[in-house]
Order: sequence, then structure tokens, then C-alpha cells
Amino acid sequence: MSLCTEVATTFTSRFGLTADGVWSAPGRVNLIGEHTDYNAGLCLPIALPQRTYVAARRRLDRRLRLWSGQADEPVDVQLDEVAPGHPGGWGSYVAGVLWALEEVGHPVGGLDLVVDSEVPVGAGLSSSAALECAVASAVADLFELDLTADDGGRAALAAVCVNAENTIAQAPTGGMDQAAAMRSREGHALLLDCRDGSVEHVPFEPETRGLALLVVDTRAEHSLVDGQYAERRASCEQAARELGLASLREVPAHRLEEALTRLGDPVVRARTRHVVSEIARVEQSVEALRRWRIRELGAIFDASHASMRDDFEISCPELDLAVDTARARGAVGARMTGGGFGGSAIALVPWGDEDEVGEAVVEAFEDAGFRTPRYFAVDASGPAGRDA
Ligand code: GAF
Repeated sequence: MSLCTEVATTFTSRFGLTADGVWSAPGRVNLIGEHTDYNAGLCLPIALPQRTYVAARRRLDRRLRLWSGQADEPVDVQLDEVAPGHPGGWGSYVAGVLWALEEVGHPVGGLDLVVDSEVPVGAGLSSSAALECAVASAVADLFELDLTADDGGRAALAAVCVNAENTIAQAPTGGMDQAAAMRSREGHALLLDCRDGSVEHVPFEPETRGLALLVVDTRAEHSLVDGQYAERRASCEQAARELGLASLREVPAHRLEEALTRLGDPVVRARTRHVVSEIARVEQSVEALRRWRIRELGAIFDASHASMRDDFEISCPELDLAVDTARARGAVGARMTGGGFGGSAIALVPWGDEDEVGEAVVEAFEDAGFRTPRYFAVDASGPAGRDA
């Protein structure tokens, strides 16, 4: 049975009524542009084929009854009680969306919901954003908010999901993941400009060029609610303040060295170097992709990983080993993806070599005494929407 059918069936058995419909949203991997979103920069994610599904039914009162296929207990909360930190856990991502819709003046109400997901949780593949965006699509359709039909409405829903995550789930993330889940296009990477929210769809079909995009979930612990992500964000904001700029996006790559001389703290300098050079690497990657200059793209991926490892200090031994092994086994380029401190890496590998490269990483992890990683090849897939 597909997960789409399964959540609908579970809904009926949990609530004794049929769901009004089923909606889903994808996880994401970012091709390049890491920790640039909250610096008003550029990033280039793709939507994954793995999706989070919600079966939902509109209620006439303001009660939220939520079940997850991955949790034993339901969440049962009144919409008027939703607040920062309440409910906690996975329920905050669902309840937060309804709360955030009301914050921007959209009339919503109660909901019965069952969720389940193919997006691995804690793998740095945006399971949280997939959940928020599946819920946002369901609620927008059920309460007839007219926000799912065009990109403007989808951008507004993505912003609502970011507010839910920042305020109710209390994770200080930027907007890349929600944009990827709401605004991507199949067969394309999403070039997102976080300064003005504009997007461009860049064709991305590596198989037509004899390549595959391999994702390696290192299964090393990763959490965005802990202090490291917030600390990186604070350093970037400090740098912008010291430079008298609205954000690090305002530092052009050719003025980076000069800007660095005006920053006193060596750590803040290194963080700034990563962000400014990473934004330039997104631009270079898009150019390389448009012309399919694969070696160039691979070298940019490698430089991005080095920058995250050495300047932004968000890699970890598992991610470094995955990247180094993939490269040694013929990947054209490889880098960690997402927030870091664990999670996943990506590698562009020759088509047909996915298993060979993946198994080499598994073996290297075994030798190093790390947990067994998972790997799988992915295509650029479609955005959030209604399935049934
Ligand atoms: C996480 C965050 F949620 C994103 O907003 C982004 O900052 C990313 O880390 C790093 O690029 O996925």
C-alpha cells in the first residue's frame, strides 16, 4: 500500500470518519548555498522524491487532534493554546502552521490529522519543513485560503511555515527548506534569492548527462534546535552589524578581503568568509549547470565542503569521511548538505556507479567504527500539493 493510501486508511481507523483529502510535501537536499538563507543570500535546493503525507479533515471547532505514524501518542490541543514551545515535539510543526496562518489574518479552525513520512527524520533532509508544508497545503485547501494555485500564494505559505518553525517549534532556521518544499519544480533545482524571495527554476536532470546524485545519510546525530545553528546565525548577524550592513549579502565577493580586515574576531571573520564565498559559489554553480560543465561544478562542490569544514565549522568526521570516500571512488564532486553537525552528504557520481560509491562509504564507516550509513540516488521532484 502506498503511504498516501495508508495515511487515509489510518485516518479512518483513528477517527471513525473519512479524511477530506490527502496532501504531501517533499524533503530536500541543497545542491549548494549553505547557511546563506538567513544572510539574505542565494541557495540551490532540489525537492526529493521522498515525501511526508497528511490525511486531514476540517473541524468546526478549534481542536487539533494529531496522530503520527512515527509516535505512539496523539497530540490533542486547542488552537488558542498554541504558543512558543506548546505543544512540544513534532506537534509544534503542525499546530505552529495553523497558529502562523492566523497570525497573518487567515481564518482557520480545528483539524483532525494523520501524518506519516518517507523523509528520514534527523538526516538533514528537511523532514520538519516537509511536515509543515504538507500541513500548510492541506489547511490552505480545506479552509479555502486560495494560496496553493500560484507561486505567490506558495511563497506566502512558505513564509507562514518559517514563522511556525521559528516561533512555535523555536528553531531559528532560514527559509530555504520551506521554499524548496513549496516552490520547487520537477526536473529543476530552485535558485532562491533570499533577499527578495524571488526564484528561478534551473534544469537539473543529471541522468541525461550520465550522472546520478547520491545522498548519503551518515546517521550522525543532528539537531537544529540546539545552540550551534543559532550560534552561527548570531556570528553572521554580528559581522553584518560591525560592517554596518543589513546582511552579509551586501558584501560583494570581490570586496571580501577588505571587509575581513574590518572584523576583529577571527571566528567571525571565518564565518563571514564562508557565507560570502558560498553565495558566489551558488552563482558559479548555476553557470556551470546551465552549461553542464561538470568538472567545474564538482570543483565548486569540493570548495564548498572545505569552506563548511574549515571556516564555518559545521562538518563532522562522518560527513568528511563520506565526502572524501565518494571523491576517492570517482565522484565528480561531493559536499555535506543542510545545516550540518551530522545529517547527509551529496555526491555527483557517474550514472551506474551509485552502489559502488555508496558501498565504499559503508565500508569506510565500518572501518572507522561509525554507524552504518544509508545511501540512495535522487531526482529533482515536485512540490507540495494535494494527492487525493
Ligand atoms: C537548515 C535550515 F533549516 C535552513 O534554513 C538552512 O539554513 C540550512 O540549514 C543551511 O543551509 O536546513
